[in-house]
Order: sequence, then structure tokens, then C-alpha cells
Amino acid sequence: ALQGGMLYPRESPSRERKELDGLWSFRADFSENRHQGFEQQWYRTPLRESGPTLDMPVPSSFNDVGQDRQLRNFVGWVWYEREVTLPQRWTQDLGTRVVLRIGSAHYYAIVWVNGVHVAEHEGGHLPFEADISKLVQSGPLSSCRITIAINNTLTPHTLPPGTILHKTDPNMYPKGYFVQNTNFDFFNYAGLHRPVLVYTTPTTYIDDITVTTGVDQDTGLVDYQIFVQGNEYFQLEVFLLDQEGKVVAQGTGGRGQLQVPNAHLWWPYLMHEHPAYLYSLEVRLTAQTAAGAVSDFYTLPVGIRTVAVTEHQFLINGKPFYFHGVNKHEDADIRGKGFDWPLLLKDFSLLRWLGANAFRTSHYPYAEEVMQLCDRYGIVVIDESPGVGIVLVESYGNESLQHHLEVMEELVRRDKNHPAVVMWSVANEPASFLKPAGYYFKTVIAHTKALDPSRPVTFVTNSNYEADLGAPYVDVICVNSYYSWYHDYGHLEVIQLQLATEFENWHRTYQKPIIQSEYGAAAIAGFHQDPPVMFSEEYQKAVLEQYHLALDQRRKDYVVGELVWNFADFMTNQSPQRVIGNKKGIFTRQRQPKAAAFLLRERYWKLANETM
Ligand code: BDP
Repeated sequence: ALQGGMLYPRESPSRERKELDGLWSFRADFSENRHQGFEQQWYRTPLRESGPTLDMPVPSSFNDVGQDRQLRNFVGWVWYEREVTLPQRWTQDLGTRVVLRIGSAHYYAIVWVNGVHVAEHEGGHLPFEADISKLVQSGPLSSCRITIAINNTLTPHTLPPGTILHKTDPNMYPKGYFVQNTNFDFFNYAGLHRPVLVYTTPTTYIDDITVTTGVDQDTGLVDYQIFVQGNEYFQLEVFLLDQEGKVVAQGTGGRGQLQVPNAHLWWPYLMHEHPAYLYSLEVRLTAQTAAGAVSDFYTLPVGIRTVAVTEHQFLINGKPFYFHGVNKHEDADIRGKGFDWPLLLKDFSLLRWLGANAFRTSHYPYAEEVMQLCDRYGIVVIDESPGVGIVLVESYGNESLQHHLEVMEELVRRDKNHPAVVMWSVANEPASFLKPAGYYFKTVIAHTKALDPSRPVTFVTNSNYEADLGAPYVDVICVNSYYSWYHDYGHLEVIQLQLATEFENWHRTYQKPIIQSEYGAAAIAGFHQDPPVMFSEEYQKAVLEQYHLALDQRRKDYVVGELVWNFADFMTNQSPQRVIGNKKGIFTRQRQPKAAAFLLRERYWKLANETM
């Protein structure tokens, strides 16, 4: 089990934060064994002393920032470094705890502070931390040097998995030649993708908070559990404030239930006139220490809502909810998967324009700032783990399974308090027909449910309904299909029949609600053909129209959602199937609409008006 909590670093009267975004020194280790950095201990002295370095923006992927083809396609260790000067009150006051937090380092990361190893982390989409108090408080220096080595190599046991293929024919490839293969359809961008920061807490501090909510008639129920680290003797007080700042409930102690009469529920956008109502849970800790009294304050946004699944419905606050939205990627020009506020706000603006009420974080957890905006705007999220491309038998072994369980622990720990998150997805399109898949998904799903009994769990399948060994364990069947795209090319007339048959088969077999979790077609913006031809905007639109007709046949029965593939065009590996990336976006990579976007906009607003 994981050590400690992973509360988002927020400022409070007892906590400060310092962002380390901006330019870092950077060097990719191009040596033949990719290990020179470790042999020469590049973390011991400033990186520039090791050889030539580049300026690298953080957060950003390193791949597309420069003009170097080798760096764009680099596989192995890259090194990041920057110096930071900390305020004296952080380095002199032994009652202050100083924490370094890395929002995301893809894929494997090792961190040193002033040459001392402080953290290691596997997985590119979830945050990790190191308590660096001792290090920064031990000397006269108030500056410290942070070095982060990151390796983007994917193996059958990483999540997502990949394979390294060594090409040994001396007539075909130079000595030592290898390539990274993956079984997922997006570019394996790497680097420091999300904010890096240092923050403080007192040495006795609020380490974690878990909130689950319920509704009893008009009363909102907020169950809380608070974990404290440091001193054994402390008091806790909690206050729940409404949006006007008025205290509506309060309690004491590490766990309890707050009751909110006439509660404002957290509703999805377009399902209620006042969606996304957030309360604030203010937690106050006081402890007596040898040095005197200390206090810690942390405020957590709380949305009161319930989620439930029946044989044919997905219920939010007891009302049937229909997901009409998109699948996304963290992806854009130049920055790759780097976090970027303007891009994020543009995307939310487009989601509103579309009338989308939901998205899936295909195919990995997104930045915490994204989840916070979903809470605030009322956009419902299916929160997906990086379990994408699990297709090799090796990736079903014990080593992979253990890692997958840990990733679910990290994901639930980070995202458990977001009202917007209504379901976990443990994987996308695994080879769930392989023999070991049954035990594997049974275990991962059961573990996730044990971690969080308050939300349904699923994985997204494209296996045949009879062959799928994981489907018995999910709460909602999520199916992807690409009729008249990956087969029956160009034959729009088969879509309705094929989709209707598929829905029928899944529902008859499992009696669970179904979400069309992906469907779509590629269109290159500006390509026009009438009658429609593949890759034209008209064809993309026509495919969606055919899907919608079949969806509408079953929408009131047991189909509970539709998420188009994809919100925007995105970068992939190079292959003859992909034209500078995947073009199934209804927006271009630059977020401009194709014809299909207008079609979806009309449909989503119509669906919204039916449920309002
Ligand atoms: C599905 C995958 C998705 C791909 C999409 C496609 O889940 O990641 O990008 O197909 O082929 O199989 O466009």
C-alpha cells in the first residue's frame, strides 16, 4: 500500500508554495549504452559541467520544442536540472516541512537535490513527492539544485506497456540499433509534463483527506476521514462552508459525518440550472509540540452528489444521466503533452460550445488542474488509468498486475475527492480475450472497488462480447467500434445494422448499461467530397450521423452514453496509416472545428434540452 497522501498543494495560512516552472537545463544521454549520465554522476555537479546542455521549458514535452530529429525520437535517459533559492523562513525554521512535488515525469524518474537521491517514481501520469526538509535545512545554503533524470522507455511491464526491438542485421542497421514499439495510438511524448513545485507544511500536518457524499431526502451527507502525520497529539476541526462562505456544518475529530440540510447538490452541467455547486471543507489541525502550538489549515472543494448504476441506467443524484461528450488527449503543437493554461481553457470553452457534459481521460490520468476545472464547470469524467495497449501475454503476468494495482492506488488517492469523477476505467482496449485476462481484470477491478466503494469501475473494450473475459467484472459496458472505418471501408450503409446487433448482444449477455465509448472517422480538415469519401469532412460527419441513428434506437433503453473519438486531432507514431497524427478529431489539433463539430453541437444541445 502507498505511503502518505497526495493532497493537491494549496496555499493556506500554514502553507506556502513556489512554482518551478520556466527554463530548466536539459541534456539527453545519447551515449551508446544511454548510461553515461549515471557513470559520470551528472547529478553531482551542475549539469552544464557534464557537457553541452539545452534550455528546456517546463512544463512541456521535450520532443517538439527544437529542430533536432534525434531528440524528437529519443529513447532513454534525459536529464533536467534547475537551481532554486528558498526563502530563509523555509530553511531556518525546523518546524517547517519542505516538499518537492513533481506533477508528472514520463515515464521513470529519479530525483536528486544537491546531489542527494531523494525520490524515484514509475509512471508518467501521476504526481510524486519528496520531503526535502532535512536537506535544505542542514547547511547555510538557501539555494538548492534539483536534478531529475527521466527515462521514457516502455517495456511489457510498464503502464502503458511497450517493447524495445533490437535490430541486429548489420547490413540493415548500424550497431546497437533499436526501436521502441508500442500498442497504443498516440505519440510517446516525454519530459516534465506538469508543474514542478516546492511547498511547505508544518511538521505536524494534514496528510490526507477522504470525502464521500450521500443524499438523504434534502439533506446532504458528507463523510470525511482525515489523516495526520507528525505529532501524535492533535485536535481536528472541520467546517463546511457554502459558496457564500457561510458555515453550514461543522465537526471535530479525524472522521465523522457532516449533515447539510437543504443541500445544493453537485449536478452535471446542462442537467440542472445550478450545476457544479461546490462547498469548501476547511480542515484545521492544532497540535502541541515541544516547540509550542502548531496549526495546519487545508481547504478541500466538496461536491455533494451520488452515483449509481442499475441494469440499464447510470444515475447521478438518482436521475438518469446520459453521457454526451468526447474522448480527449493531452496533446497540442510544440508542447506535446505539456500542461498549458490557455490550451486548457480553450478546450473547456469548446466543450461548452459543443454542449458536451462529459469526457473520458483517454488513455491516462490528466493533470489535476483539469480535474479541478471539471468539478467547477460540472463536466463529468470517466477517469482512465494508463492501462492502454495491454495486448501481450507477458503484460498479464504478476509483475505487470502488481504495478497496475499500484497505479490504481495512486490514481484513486489523487482523484478520489473529485465530484466530477463518476467512474474509474482501468484500461483501454486490452486483449481481454486472452486466457490470463479474466483473472487480471477481476483482480484490478476488485482492488479498485476496495479502494473506492463509492464509484463504478469499468474498462473499455473492443473485444467480441462472447470472448471478453473481463466484461463480467465491470459495472458498465464501454465499447469502442469503428464501423465503416477499419472494415467495410466507405460502406456507411452497414453502420446502423452492425451497431444495433452489437448493442443487442452485449446487453442480452450482461444486462448492464452500455456506453459507446469510442466511435468516429478520420477527416483531414479542408478535404471535401460529396458524396462522402473517407478522409473528407463529409464522410466523418456521415459516419457520426449513422451512429446517432442507431444510438437513438437504444438510448432510452440501456445505452447511457456516447463519447466521440476524438475531441481533437493528435500526434501518433509515424506509420502509413497516420497522416501527421490521428485525424479523427472533430476539431483540428489547433482546435478549429471540422464539419462534424457543428453536427455534434446540434445533437448535444438537443440531448441536453431533453434532460434539463
Ligand atoms: C481505438 C483506440 C484509440 C485510437 C483509435 C483510432 O482506443 O486510442 O486512437 O482506436 O484508431 O482503437 O483512431
